[in-house]
Amino acid sequence: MSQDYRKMWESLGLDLPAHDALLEVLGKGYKDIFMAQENRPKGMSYFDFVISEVHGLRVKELLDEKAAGRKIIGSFCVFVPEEIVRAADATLVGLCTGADFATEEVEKLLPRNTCALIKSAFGFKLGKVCPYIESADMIVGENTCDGKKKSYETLNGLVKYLYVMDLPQTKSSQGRALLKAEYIRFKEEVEKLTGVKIDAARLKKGIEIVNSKRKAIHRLNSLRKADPVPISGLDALLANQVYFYDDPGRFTKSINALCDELEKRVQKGEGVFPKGTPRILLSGCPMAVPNWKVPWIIESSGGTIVGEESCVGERGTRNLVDDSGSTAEELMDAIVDRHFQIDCAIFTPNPDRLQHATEMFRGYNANGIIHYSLQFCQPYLMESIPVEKALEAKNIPTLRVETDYSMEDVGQLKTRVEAFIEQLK
Ligand code: BJ8
Repeated sequence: MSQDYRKMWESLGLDLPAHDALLEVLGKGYKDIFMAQENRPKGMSYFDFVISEVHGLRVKELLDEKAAGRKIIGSFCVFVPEEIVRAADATLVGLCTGADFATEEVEKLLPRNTCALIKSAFGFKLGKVCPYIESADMIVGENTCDGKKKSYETLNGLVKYLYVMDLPQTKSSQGRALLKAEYIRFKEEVEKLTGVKIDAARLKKGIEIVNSKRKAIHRLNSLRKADPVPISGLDALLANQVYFYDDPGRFTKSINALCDELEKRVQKGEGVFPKGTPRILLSGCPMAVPNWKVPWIIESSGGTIVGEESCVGERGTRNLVDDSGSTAEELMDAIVDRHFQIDCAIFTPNPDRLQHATEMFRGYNANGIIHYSLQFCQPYLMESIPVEKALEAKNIPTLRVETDYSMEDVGQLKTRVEAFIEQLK
């Protein structure tokens, strides 16, 4: 870390010894997993820097923004529309949900059989180790799966300002109407929080910022179609994770610079793994920082990940918002239309997701799909069985894994993944 941020963390009420311990584990995991990779693109040094400063410089920037009168909004889901937040000159950050922390404390408030992602959000709050949740002026929860929905009732008592957004469960006209009503209500809440009236010009600006970020990621994704692949799945996942934290303008520039380098690699036929390495599409639950276990297992077992059908991946970033509208209402409609296409497993039925996974499998020239669910995640676990059957009926080799954030099952998972990759060869 470039500076001593202890005073800043103290002012946010963090538990410094616990936070030191977290940073030490994170730093070691990063070194062992990311820095040990060979032939990484030079452009990844920016992302290494971001991660090394994820609780330092980035938090300081957010606090500087707050001092200048801007608001910080924290979120747990890609349904929270960043365009609206940006339109009010506020900043949206993804909240930490990718590691176990303070599990004993968490299990005093939540059932043990709650998914690791929800427990992690609580663990970071209860353990006082997340500078983002402590910096946020408002935290947005969303009524998606039952676990999140019910846990927000408890989270409400732990944070200053929790705003809960209702979400549809069906892709029907009533579902769209609900999403639209909820986005309008959210816009009004953001206006109240920031004191900014969001008009068409502001919405256009918000849309432009977020679309640019998405376009840069689309460019990165299209380069991953090459064989040999110019960037590892781990590094591409990292870029998708940083998407939720970084300053959007700087992020877009850094991804585009990385893509310039990757384009040259593709032209020269250079890659991070030899040509012909089995190509895996990951599909399932989102992988928040620092949840790198399954990708690390895959890429240290003779395979490479070429795409993520995930909210930290293409489910979260595909489709742009149409910015051609000229009134606030038209632009709000465009924001609703774009987000209504997100094929999260909380929707029933949810055929679009299977369709998207199949398209991605073909588009990224993948050889197999690994379906990843967190233990106790009912939506993705329930969906994983029909999805696996349907993919196999299309002759797409599929491996279904169910895991959590602990390292206890690494050996067993590695054996299964190695056998799957061997079969793909
Ligand atoms: S749009 S995937 S980010 S809800 S893993 S908490 S589903 S029990 S994260 Fe998600 Fe929004 Fe959907 Fe995407 Fe529940 Fe499952 Fe836990 Fe999950």
